[in-house]
Amino acid sequence: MAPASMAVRLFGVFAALLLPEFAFCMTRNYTFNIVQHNVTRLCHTKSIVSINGRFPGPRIVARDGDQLLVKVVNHVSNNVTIHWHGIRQLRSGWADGPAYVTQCPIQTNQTYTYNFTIIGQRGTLFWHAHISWMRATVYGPIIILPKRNESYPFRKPYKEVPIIFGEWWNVDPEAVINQALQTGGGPNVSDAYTINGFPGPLYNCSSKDTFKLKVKPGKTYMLRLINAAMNDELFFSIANHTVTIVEADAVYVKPFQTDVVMITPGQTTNVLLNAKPYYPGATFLMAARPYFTGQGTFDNSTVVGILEYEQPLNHTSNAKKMVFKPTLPPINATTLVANFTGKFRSLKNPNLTASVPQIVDRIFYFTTGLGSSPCPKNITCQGPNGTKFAASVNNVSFALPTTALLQAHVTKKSNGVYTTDFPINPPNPFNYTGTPPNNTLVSIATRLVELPFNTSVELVLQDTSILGAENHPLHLHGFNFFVVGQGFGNYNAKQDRNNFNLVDPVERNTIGVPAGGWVAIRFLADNPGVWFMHCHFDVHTSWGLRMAWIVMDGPLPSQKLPPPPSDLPKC
Ligand SMILES: *[C@@H]1O[C@H](CO)[C@@H](O)[C@H](O)[C@H]1NC(C)=O
Ligand SMILES: *[C@@H]1O[C@H](CO)[C@@H](O)[C@H](O)[C@H]1NC(C)=O
Ligand SMILES: *[C@@H]1O[C@H](CO)[C@@H](O)[C@H](O)[C@H]1NC(C)=O
Ligand SMILES: *[C@@H]1O[C@H](CO)[C@@H](O)[C@H](O)[C@H]1NC(C)=O
Ligand SMILES: *[C@@H]1O[C@H](CO)[C@@H](O)[C@H](O)[C@H]1NC(C)=O
Ligand SMILES: *[C@@H]1O[C@H](CO)[C@@H](O)[C@H](O)[C@H]1NC(C)=O
Ligand SMILES: *[C@@H]1O[C@H](CO)[C@@H](O)[C@H](O)[C@H]1NC(C)=O
Ligand SMILES: *[C@@H]1O[C@H](CO)[C@@H](O)[C@H](O)[C@H]1NC(C)=O
Ligand SMILES: *[C@@H]1O[C@H](CO)[C@@H](O)[C@H](O)[C@H]1NC(C)=O
Ligand SMILES: *[C@@H]1O[C@H](CO)[C@@H](O)[C@H](O)[C@H]1NC(C)=O
Ligand SMILES: *[C@@H]1O[C@H](CO)[C@@H](O)[C@H](O)[C@H]1NC(C)=O
Ligand SMILES: *[C@@H]1O[C@H](CO)[C@@H](O)[C@H](O)[C@H]1NC(C)=O
Ligand SMILES: [Cu+2]
Repeated sequence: MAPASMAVRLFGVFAALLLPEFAFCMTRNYTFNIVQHNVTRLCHTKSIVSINGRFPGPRIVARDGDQLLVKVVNHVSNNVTIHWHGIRQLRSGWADGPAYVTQCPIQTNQTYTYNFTIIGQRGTLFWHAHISWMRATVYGPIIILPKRNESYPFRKPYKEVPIIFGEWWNVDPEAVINQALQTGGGPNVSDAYTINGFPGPLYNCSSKDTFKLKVKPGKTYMLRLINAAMNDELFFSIANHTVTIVEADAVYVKPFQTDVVMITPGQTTNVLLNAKPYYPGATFLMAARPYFTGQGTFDNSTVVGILEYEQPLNHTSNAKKMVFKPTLPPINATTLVANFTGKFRSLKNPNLTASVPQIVDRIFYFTTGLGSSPCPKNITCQGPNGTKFAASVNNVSFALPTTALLQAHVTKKSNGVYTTDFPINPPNPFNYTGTPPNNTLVSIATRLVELPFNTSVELVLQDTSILGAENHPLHLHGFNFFVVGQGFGNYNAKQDRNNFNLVDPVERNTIGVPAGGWVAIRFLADNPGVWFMHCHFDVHTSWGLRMAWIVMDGPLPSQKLPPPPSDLPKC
């Protein structure tokens, strides 16, 4: 009796001590209650839609290999969906989240449990609402730690700190986009940028709402940067500090140092910050403001946070107070941005990274940019020359259906919902980066590309100068892609393909199409489902700069999308 019970007890002790250390997969349950919540910023109190009454929303923390079950309960009058931005969703496309693409919205009083497993990813991502402009207030970090038996390919930082950039409107963001879509004009720009929800001292009435990071001299911190802003790419810098970039979009990169980070909406970047020796009296500011080259108006303000050193015990505090400010590049520093973007290279580690397709099955060339659509007869439109603003991919301004594309696809009821004739090349070639054509009208349709399972894809995204050359952050759901080339002017396949980097291209889920230029990406279509691809400026997405890929099931059971979960919302 005794030895047996001893064994059981010992086993119990061992299980308690060792299981958390060596268990590879666990299920992590979260509940997201979508509720109204009052927030005061810039002297305006506003009832925002939030998760669990928190702004920014709660952190999801998991390890590579974990399963997540996030039960989302909608207590507000808006329709909502949640997207797990950058999570590959291998064979779990039902949990991806974009409204009317993979699911119908979660309506008032409805519940949906997102069920997915993190496979082969570690780093920083984020979650956000994926319907209309709800993500302006509904967003938060996803922190994916390596598996228990794996370490970082750099020295373990002393602490890890999410830094999430956002964009704040004093009014309801839904009213802003609804009005813009009705009049055809540009939406009102935001009133502030935020760091972890705080605008900082450069705005009216907000110096008490300043993010402060307190560090210990000599320690290394990992900042998990996330750009959750709605419509603006941001430059970020910390006075007197150089950071080392180690990861982008939850993939390790070859480390490099920089004084300034440019991060587009939809991108995430981990950087190491080495705290200096203590310098009496010094406070260092961190700041972010936009990179912008377009013709429209934009929020030209600056968010500031504070980096403060803990004073060592043996120091007395009579030093003169000094505040150091970072220098940010000019608003339109396109050359600097190209230089910075080109420095990202994948860290070669066969255990952690997929490899870039060396040969491709299908080649696509897509223009991305603005355009216009006709004004309805009964209103006066405020877009270009009395039309409505529009945006397109290969001149198709993508119309969302009133049912979800993924359901239509798996139930084979595409008729009247979508067609699979998305143009593989620009329908009317012109000098994309030169003088725009006279006719800039887009066509409005729900056209998709269908790909057999495991198709190897090359896609060149070309900016156009219609209504202003602009850097568009294109985001692909369901995949990481490899960035094999970029350049200015019009893409020239004959010359440019020879210069593709097929050795160590960076792997990510969001890439800026350079203003007045192009970027080439490759990915393997190994994930069955319907996958949205769109500009991560919400204003451009709303105008139609979006499309979707259908990836068919493969022949093996492990290559098929499982049937829909029973609680999947209906339209
Ligand atoms: C997580 O949720 C699942 C499904 O609702 C349930 O079976 C499981 O017991 C929960 N796990 C924990 C740790 O709460
Ligand atoms: C939010 O503020 C309004 C008044 O500004 C108040 O009527 C309402 O009860 C508040 N809501 C919550 C959830 O605190
Ligand atoms: C949601 O539930 C509340 C409380 O049960 C109820 O008062 C309300 O009418 C419901 N709303 C909708 C749209 O179903
Ligand atoms: C989550 O999805 C997996 C894979 O499809 C399935 O086996 C499992 O039963 C699901 N779990 C829940 C709680 O829905
Ligand atoms: C910060 O940088 C400024 C300008 O380069 C320099 O003058 C100053 O000495 C630096 N201060 C500290 C504390 O590093
Ligand atoms: C943006 O604001 C800065 C001042 O902070 C000003 O110098 C600059 O001219 C502005 N740029 C544009 C394009 O409005
Ligand atoms: C304070 O202590 C640290 C470590 O204990 C030491 O390196 C430093 O020189 C001391 N500074 C002063 C001003 O005594
Ligand atoms: C950036 O803007 C400045 C001032 O508006 C202008 O003089 C300069 O030519 C612009 N640079 C580029 C690269 O467009
Ligand atoms: C990129 O920037 C580095 C310094 O940060 C500079 O040495 C290099 O010449 C730049 N390259 C280009 C192409 O501008
Ligand atoms: C890859 O994983 C294997 C087995 O876990 C290990 O022995 C090897 O060192 C790893 N390689 C790298 C480059 O991390
Ligand atoms: C314009 O006409 C459309 C239908 O043709 C209608 O839905 C819309 O409400 C009208 N708008 C105004 C402002 O009258
Ligand atoms: C919510 O979504 C349903 C299903 O698509 C739709 O019928 C309804 O009009 C939407 N409600 C609102 C307030 O947008
Ligand atoms: Cu765009």
